[in-house]
Amino acid sequence: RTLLKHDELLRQDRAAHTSPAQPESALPEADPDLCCPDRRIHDGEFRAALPGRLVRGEGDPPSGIPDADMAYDSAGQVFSLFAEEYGRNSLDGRGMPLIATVRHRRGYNNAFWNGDQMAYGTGDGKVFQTFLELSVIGHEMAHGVIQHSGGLIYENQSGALNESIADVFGALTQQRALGQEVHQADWLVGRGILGPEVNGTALRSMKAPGTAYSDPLLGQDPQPWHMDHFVTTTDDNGGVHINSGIPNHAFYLFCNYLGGRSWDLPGRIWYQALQQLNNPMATFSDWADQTLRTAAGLTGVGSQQVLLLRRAWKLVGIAV
Ligand code: ASN
Ligand code: ZN
Repeated sequence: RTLLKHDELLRQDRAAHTSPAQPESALPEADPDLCCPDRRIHDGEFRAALPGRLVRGEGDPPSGIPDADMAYDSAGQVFSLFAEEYGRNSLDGRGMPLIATVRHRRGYNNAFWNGDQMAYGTGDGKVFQTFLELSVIGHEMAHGVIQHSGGLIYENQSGALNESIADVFGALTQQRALGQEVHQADWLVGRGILGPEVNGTALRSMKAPGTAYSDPLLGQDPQPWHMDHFVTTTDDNGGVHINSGIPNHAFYLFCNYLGGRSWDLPGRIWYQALQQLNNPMATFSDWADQTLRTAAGLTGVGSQQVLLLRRAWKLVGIAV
């Protein structure tokens, strides 16, 4: 039983991920205007309307609304990751404003990218206590980057890749902001966001998929880390938040083999592979191939790094 079975969440989910993809197969040229984020944080005032009331624009002093100020600071961290590490100007590569709404609806147990902006519930205080957490914010904003990088259709394997790549950039955002090398990082997505009535530490674990929570209400974290345990289901758009555990773990293993900083070579490979993929219906195996091609382009065919990446994909059951 996952939280995402709820009809409303699935509806939100479809709305969030079906906006038309804008192909962008070639690497975008370095944007001479690449400079600074244009953040626009709104208060949803616990209502459903988006975007709500603007409470903090770019350069404004803190709003005094903790969720809004967290969304503002975190959006800055995400912008900085893509800009400074990968040369990307905002989510669309063309400097689009970073629009977010906090306090979306009352007791709302989710966060999402709706194709144009981020929205964050407060949680109901029981199952979830917040969604303003850096890896979650990085995840939601990465959905915007994926959408503007050719897209990955949000069902079955391509959907699980969409989810996984969002988790990867969420983790990179957090590790970079904390200055953590791969062996210091917890590799959790959404640590601390679960509420007091749930037994768990996070929403997902990239290091140990399937172990983030174990709870009567939420059930056991359903994520596999190996293709032998790939879940075939029609729930959750074909298990997009479940099977993402497999490519998540491959990324983790690769980083773990390399050591150092995840946002350096591993992040650069994942980012460039996403730009070069040009296949919104990609399977896990297509994606693994693309990451290897990109890695070979960056480090040389037959490099130690390519060897370790191939080993990581093999370990999760994807033959490459
Ligand atoms: N938080 C979820 C996500 O970004 C939203 C959803 O699935 N409705 O994947
Ligand atoms: Zn997502």
